[in-house]
Amino acid sequence: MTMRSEDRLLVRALRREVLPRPPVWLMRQAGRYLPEYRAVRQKAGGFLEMIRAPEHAAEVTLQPVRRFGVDAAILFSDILVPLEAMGMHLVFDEHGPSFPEPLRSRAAIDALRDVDPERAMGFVGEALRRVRRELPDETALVGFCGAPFTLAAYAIEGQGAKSFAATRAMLYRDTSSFEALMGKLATVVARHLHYQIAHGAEAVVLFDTWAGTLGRDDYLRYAAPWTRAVLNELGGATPRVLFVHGGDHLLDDLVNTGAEAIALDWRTPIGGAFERFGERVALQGNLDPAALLATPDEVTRRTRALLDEVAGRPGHVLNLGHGVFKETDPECVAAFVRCAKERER
Ligand code: 1CP
Repeated sequence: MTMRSEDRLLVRALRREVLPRPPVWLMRQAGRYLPEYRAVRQKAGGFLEMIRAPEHAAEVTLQPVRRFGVDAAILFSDILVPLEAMGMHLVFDEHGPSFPEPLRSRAAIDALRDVDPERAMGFVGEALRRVRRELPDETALVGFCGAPFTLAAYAIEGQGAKSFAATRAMLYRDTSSFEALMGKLATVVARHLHYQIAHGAEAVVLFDTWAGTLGRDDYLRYAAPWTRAVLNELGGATPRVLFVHGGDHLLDDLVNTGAEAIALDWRTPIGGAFERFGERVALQGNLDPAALLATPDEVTRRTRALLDEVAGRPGHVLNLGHGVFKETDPECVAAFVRCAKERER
């Protein structure tokens, strides 16, 4: 008997059902801290090569499920892949991902292609299909995409940045070009998420990593409308999770977007967030990923304290407040996962 999607622990937690224990998974759970990941990366020849080959993408997606028994697998890909499909040249080297020719003109924005996910990113659908086939019945499959603002920021800067000066200059001084870009991105993002849902994603995460660099007024003016457009376009049939790095000052606005769940950055006190928003949304998080650099005993102590703070309220998904560091000892991830599982007794 195959379990129905809505019976899997993660999906139930995102629906805020009362559960025997919280589900647990980790952002960037497939990655360089795992020796088996490094082996596949070497065999594939690189990071982008791994993403584009469904057998490799599926394999590294499954690795943390096998090793730790996490309750969800998140597709191994990257938020920058759809920008490449729209026509931007993406490179990945020892400094990480970048676009050597960032978007700086209206002409470049107008030249971005509309994307048919099946034709331009068919490897994503194929990888999802393979993962679902191999996944334990009780494990949920999670899809994701970058939110329009974060994708726009990467496209305009060409890489991750601190001040996002080029992005800020465009949104203030050439607002109509910025809005044209955001409109195109919102269409592609919604389509890409629909495509992942059609291929087995049972929950989706919208990563708006860089929106936390905006103050509230700018967030509401320059980012939230397109996030809301994407979420509306998806409807609530598949639970939608929204993550913003450094988004504590935006929490009310994030809850108001209509997402089923908010993934909290590690700096937000989770007990207080449950007090304020626990009746409206599920909350994911939010151990500091740096805490996994401590000993397994210390990880256990901190994770138990976090779970005590949440006090078994419905709607909690145990996770980190950002991605796993590559320096992390897998034993510390194992200790983290065990803390969720030991609550069932
Ligand atoms: O082998 C390597 O060196 C690759 C490191 C790596 C990995 C494992 C990158 C490069 N991307 C990923 C996978 C990834 N990225 C996933 C897969 C699923 C998972 O296990 O969680 C996801 C969901 C992402 C999403 C992503 N990529 C975000 C949003 C979430 C976040 O962490 O804030 C962002 C901002 C990126 C861009 C990116 N990709 C990779 C790096 C090093 C970066 C950050 C670059 C920068 O900010 O300059």
